[in-house]
Amino acid sequence: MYGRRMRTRLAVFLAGVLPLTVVAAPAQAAPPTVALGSVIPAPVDVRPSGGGFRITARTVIEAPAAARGVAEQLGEALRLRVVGHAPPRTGKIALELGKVNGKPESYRLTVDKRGVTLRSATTAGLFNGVQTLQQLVPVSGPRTIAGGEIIDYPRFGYRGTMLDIARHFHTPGEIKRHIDEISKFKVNYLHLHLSDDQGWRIQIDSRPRLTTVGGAAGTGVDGVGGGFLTKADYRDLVRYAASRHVTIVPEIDMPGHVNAAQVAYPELTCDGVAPPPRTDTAVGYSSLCIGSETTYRFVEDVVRELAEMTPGPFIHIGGDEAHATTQADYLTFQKRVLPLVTKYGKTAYGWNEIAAAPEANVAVAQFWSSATQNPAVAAAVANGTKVIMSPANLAYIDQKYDPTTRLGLSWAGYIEVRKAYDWDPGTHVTGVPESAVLGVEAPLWSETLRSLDDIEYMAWPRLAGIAELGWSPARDWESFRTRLGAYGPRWAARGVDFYRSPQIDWAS
Ligand code: TNX
Repeated sequence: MYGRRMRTRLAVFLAGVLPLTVVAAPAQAAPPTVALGSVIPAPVDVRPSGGGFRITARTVIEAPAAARGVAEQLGEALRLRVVGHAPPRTGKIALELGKVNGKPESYRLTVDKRGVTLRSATTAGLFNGVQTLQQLVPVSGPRTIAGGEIIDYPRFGYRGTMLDIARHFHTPGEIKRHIDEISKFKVNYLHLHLSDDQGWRIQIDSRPRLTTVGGAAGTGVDGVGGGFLTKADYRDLVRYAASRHVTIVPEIDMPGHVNAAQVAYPELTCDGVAPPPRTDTAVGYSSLCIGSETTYRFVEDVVRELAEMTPGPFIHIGGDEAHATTQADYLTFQKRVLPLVTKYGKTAYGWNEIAAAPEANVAVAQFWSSATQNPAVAAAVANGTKVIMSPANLAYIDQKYDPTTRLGLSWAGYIEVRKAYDWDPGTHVTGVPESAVLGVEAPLWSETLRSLDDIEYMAWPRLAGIAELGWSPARDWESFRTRLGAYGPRWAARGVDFYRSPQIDWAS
């Protein structure tokens, strides 16, 4: 029916797209391998060829000293030894530091009968390649990796997710576990929503009551979300995240969403009277006192201390839903506060409302609106503002999957897996061209989420889809759907609670 050339092309094509393909079946059937192209997020360039590599107990990981950290992580995952130099003729997975194609975070993975070579100019690129490699090792059975080559690099530098630890506190242990999971999909930014009306979750030495009062037991939604990060906890999290090539972005939400701070420090209100603590989920009722210098001394202390403990480039200053602040006051506030972030050496980042401030030309706006037109954002972009795309109706992973979802909210609509996946961050908003988009972020608000299981159930599998939008050059629902179905057993094996969407044929 097909000529030989066509058959070969077809086989190569299928080997690239099918998750579990027996690549070439010689006399004794070769063990099933995971097709090179079945990785999430989809790699840029995949060239399958015959002759895979079988990992055995004798296989070693070879890595130069500078790549030891990432090599050790791979060694732990695959239960293999890491060495500086493998003896000749030893089957090995070699990690190399060296140029690939000059693109940031890129890597090249080559697999043949003799071994695996992973090359990148940076340890971040090697880390990315290691995530790919781990997905290519079959979940069970002989550990044979399909032969061929992958060259891969991201579409956007910022691939993020947000975790709200203000509405319910989540412990450092839970946050670390979540970092482990997000980094498997090459998500490289974790935005922590550290303060809100119901709680304040980060130690600030100059204002101790923020946490002794604002982070006490009884704070949080329904009064069951107490707790906070000490500076030592936070620094430890930053280090842990960095070892997984994840950068922490701290957020202090203001001038709204500040009730917990005002309970702790009543001078942050205009009348000096402490408001009652709040454990409900209403938004838009609190505001810092815009005309008071006390406000700016407070903001500067907080920004300075946050900047000191944050090696990453961004300080997120919130700015959303400031319904208790007049627009004139809002602009006055941003005019004072945006330059403060710059003063402490960081790039200001805020929810898309900050785009209305002319000073936002040096800032990053997080687009959370569900609309595809936003004149203020388009004007700011024309003026230099960069954008992270988090449209609520598509990327808010705190929204229910469908009306039966036990957790989550639904004010932005139901977001099934396909809906979260099938949109383009580079063309989604009028007047926000791809060149102005730094990347994507999937926010996870935690009004209804208490446990790590709750977090995982809402994040997975949607966050894998958003990660692909941030990484891969093109999207293809049918391909993603197939690869996702094949991924399910990996989450199950790690005990990750994920939503078994009826849109996906889950492998068991
Ligand atoms: C809106 S979206 C908020 C948050 C809520 C969230 C719940 C945004 C920038 N602010 O205060 O937690 O909805 O989905």
